[in-house]
Amino acid sequence: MSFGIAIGPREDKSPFFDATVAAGAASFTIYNHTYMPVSYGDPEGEYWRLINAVSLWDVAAERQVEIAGPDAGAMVRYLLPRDLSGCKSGQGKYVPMCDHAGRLINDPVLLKHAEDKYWLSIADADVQLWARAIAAERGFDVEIRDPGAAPLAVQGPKARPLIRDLFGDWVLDLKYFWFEATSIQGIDVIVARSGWSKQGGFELYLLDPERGRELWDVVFDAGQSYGIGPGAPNYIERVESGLLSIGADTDDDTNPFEVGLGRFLDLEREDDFVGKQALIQLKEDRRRRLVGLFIDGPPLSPNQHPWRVYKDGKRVGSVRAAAFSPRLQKNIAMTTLDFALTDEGTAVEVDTEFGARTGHATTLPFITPPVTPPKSET
Ligand code: THG
Repeated sequence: MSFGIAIGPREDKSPFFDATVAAGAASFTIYNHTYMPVSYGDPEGEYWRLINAVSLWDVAAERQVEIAGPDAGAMVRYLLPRDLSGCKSGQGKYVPMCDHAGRLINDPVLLKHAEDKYWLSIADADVQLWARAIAAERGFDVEIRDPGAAPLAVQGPKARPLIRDLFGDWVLDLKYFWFEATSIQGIDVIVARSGWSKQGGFELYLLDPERGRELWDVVFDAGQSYGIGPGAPNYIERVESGLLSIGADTDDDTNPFEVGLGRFLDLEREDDFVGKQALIQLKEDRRRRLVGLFIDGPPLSPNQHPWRVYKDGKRVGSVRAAAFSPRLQKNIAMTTLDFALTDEGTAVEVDTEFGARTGHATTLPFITPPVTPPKSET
């Protein structure tokens, strides 16, 4: 296949769009109505840079939904099944979001700015519409808007020294998911210890969308001595690490227990929240699970659609994300399977785009950090 993607005003450009094009972005996806680079044309190189050095990602498509006002705290507590009672200003949390039937509709990172101001840094779905509807229906006194902040992720083992060079030693004391407002060469940012990889790193939320090119250049220049390069949320590493991608790993009837997010819900809470009764029921659900699958045969390219999975001729699941792991030297995949087939080693047949293959179930993640980087690949 050979075709382009139309660029037009119906979708948004990231504040880093021009910088990523100049850096050689080779392909884009659309995420939250925003163009997001996914490749710079060297998948292996981008993967090893994330594993061994540091990689710079335009993730401005992870849009912010700001909930502010007198009822902001009550609103986020009602919206989210996670217990936020211990969450402090300056702290972030990973917060699966469900509808009234307990279906998983997003998995944002919550940033608590103050008792009356929160951001949801969202995955790919229209959370602003959802939040505005809930606020209006429940009569919460809040303003819901996109504050226009744009995350730039700095990920990999060399992100720490790089970010220390840029901001000073204090930044290394940030705890996981915590954040701090600061500036860098006069550019206002929020620096957070977070990011969609298991290699460690930070995210810089650009607050003035006019200054995307400047921020990109400042980080890129400072990163030269650490081997920085442009990258994107890394498909291979996320499969190895078992990081969830809403929409890729889920369908519109997935519940959080099926995809390993049960540990982020607090169903014992006394106060009510969206989906509470449904989630209490679904906790016992034994329909299917997202698990790992080793797939036999020569290296596979990523699947362009979910691959059907069969057992004894019967349809039993879908391969949602397949990759060849350079560290394991195996084909690996995140796969939904009927609950009865999720035991370690259970054999299934996969109808791939490259012919039928045998797969064996395993647990996620495939690789657990801290990871020792292979010496041969630096
Ligand atoms: N950064 C920001 N916004 C985001 C993402 C991000 N919005 C969309 C998307 N990513 C949300 N999804 C995830 C999924 C997983 C994690 C973070 C965001 C994550 N999970 C760890 C895990 O599952 O092991 C840790 C969770 C925990 O222990 O609390 O990091 O990346 N700004």
